[in-house]
Amino acid sequence: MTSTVNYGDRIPNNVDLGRDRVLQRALEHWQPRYMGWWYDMGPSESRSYDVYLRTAISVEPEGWAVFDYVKMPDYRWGIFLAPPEAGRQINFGVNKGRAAWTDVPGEYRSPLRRLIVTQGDTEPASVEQQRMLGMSCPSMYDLRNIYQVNVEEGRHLWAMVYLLHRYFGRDGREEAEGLLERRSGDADNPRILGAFNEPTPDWLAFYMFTFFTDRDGKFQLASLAESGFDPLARTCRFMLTEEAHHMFVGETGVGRIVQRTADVMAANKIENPDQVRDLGVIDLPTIQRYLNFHYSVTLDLFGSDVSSNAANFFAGGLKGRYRETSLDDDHVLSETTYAVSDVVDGRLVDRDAPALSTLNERLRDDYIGEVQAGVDRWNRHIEHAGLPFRLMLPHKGFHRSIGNLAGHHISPDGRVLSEDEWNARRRAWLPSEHDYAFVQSLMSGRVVEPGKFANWIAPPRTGVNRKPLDFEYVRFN
Ligand code: BYC
Repeated sequence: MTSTVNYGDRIPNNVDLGRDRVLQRALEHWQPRYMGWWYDMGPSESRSYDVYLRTAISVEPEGWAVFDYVKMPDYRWGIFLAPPEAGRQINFGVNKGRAAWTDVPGEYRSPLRRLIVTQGDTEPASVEQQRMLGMSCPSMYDLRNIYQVNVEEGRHLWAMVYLLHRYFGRDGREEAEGLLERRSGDADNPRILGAFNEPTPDWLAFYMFTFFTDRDGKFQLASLAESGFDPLARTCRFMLTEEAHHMFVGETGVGRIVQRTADVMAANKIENPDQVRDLGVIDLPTIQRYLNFHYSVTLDLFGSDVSSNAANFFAGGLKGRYRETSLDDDHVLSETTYAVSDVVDGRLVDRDAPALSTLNERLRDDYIGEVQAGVDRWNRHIEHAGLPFRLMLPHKGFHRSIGNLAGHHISPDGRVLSEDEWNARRRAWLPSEHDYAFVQSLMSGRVVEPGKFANWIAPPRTGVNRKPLDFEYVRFN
């Protein structure tokens, strides 16, 4: 294993792929199918564009990326694992203290495969969800960023496919095919997890998705980076370095929309959403409704509050907690408890449950802490403009489909309502067809003159890789 990536091979890698001819051939067989999927389901009409992209050249924390113009189909998708840690052990669960596995332990083959397939399935799903957005981009800078996100999601798919091919034999190869066959939102063959079958119809949805849903990616990858199955841990460690940029795109994207709206409201001394819309910017209540939607569907991605799967993943040493190794406890969790919420007699109550079976809830709570900090940063733009409005995270029971709170009608402020009461307020809480139509009416064409930005979004503070904002980030040829 080297830290520098071998670009001489047809499939760039730092896993000495050339030494294992059978594996190399299997992956080379998968590669054209992947390209077929990219042409069908990747960013629409983008084949011939030269895009100013970063490409990994090393897996070291510093200096791994080079920036240059690349046609996306020529992007060097490949296999990069973070360097191995000498003497690494399994750090949690019943196998704690044993040497980390370099091969799949027989008794955990099936749950490990399931974790890898579930992770892998999200990556192409997000590309499918975003494929039309290039046609309505607010600037060349933003267009380049979505393409960067898309090629890296493609690479994350490669990361999971490598594990499936390398460690799971024929089953793994079949799963790798399945990853190219399912389709986001397809009634017959959908993606595995709920949020990845929801449409991403416009750029506000895209930024919300990369802020909220890509951050689930961060927390899940961080938990898998603790895995006792060392190849999974090392792959996820490198994926995390790419994930940071996706969340940056989301946080700054929403932040720039909020900033633009707040500035227009302050300059024109208006607060009425209809008047705000008349000026061609997105009113704050609509932004709040998008937030409510993306936050709640993303909370579902953490799985059931009480889950025997989660307990088994942890006890087996397959999936840890967020920052497992820096937590100060026994890392076995057989004696401790954790609070989960339930609805009892029409009221929300907390109860303690065994810590081992509530690991999904714990990860969800870790995640909530981090998203709250981002929402606070968005609110600063509104505060600076001197406006009283504040964006808020709804209660974690709001609009949930998975776990203890699914099936209950909980308001954003955490009250348990009847179904009728909840439905009567739905349009105030979640985006309506009318909201989507309005947002999309602002995005009817793309803005691609270098340095120009759509009216509904503020420019970013700096360009990509210290280039100016009017740099030609995409050449359309
Ligand atoms: N929708 O005990 P349960 C990312 C299923 S995002 C539909 O509740 P468990 C990215 C579950 O699969 C990160 N189904 O949950 C972001 C199970 O089905 P089976 C993706 C759901 O198993 C942006 C059943 O319900 N990575 O990387 O403890 C762009 C009962 O399961 C949902 C991972 O998720 C749902 N929301 O945990 C690009 C990590 N939730 O198997 C990329 C790997 C649950 O009984 N996955 N179900 O048929 C996992 O760790 C776990 O599978 C989950 C669920 C946390 C997802």
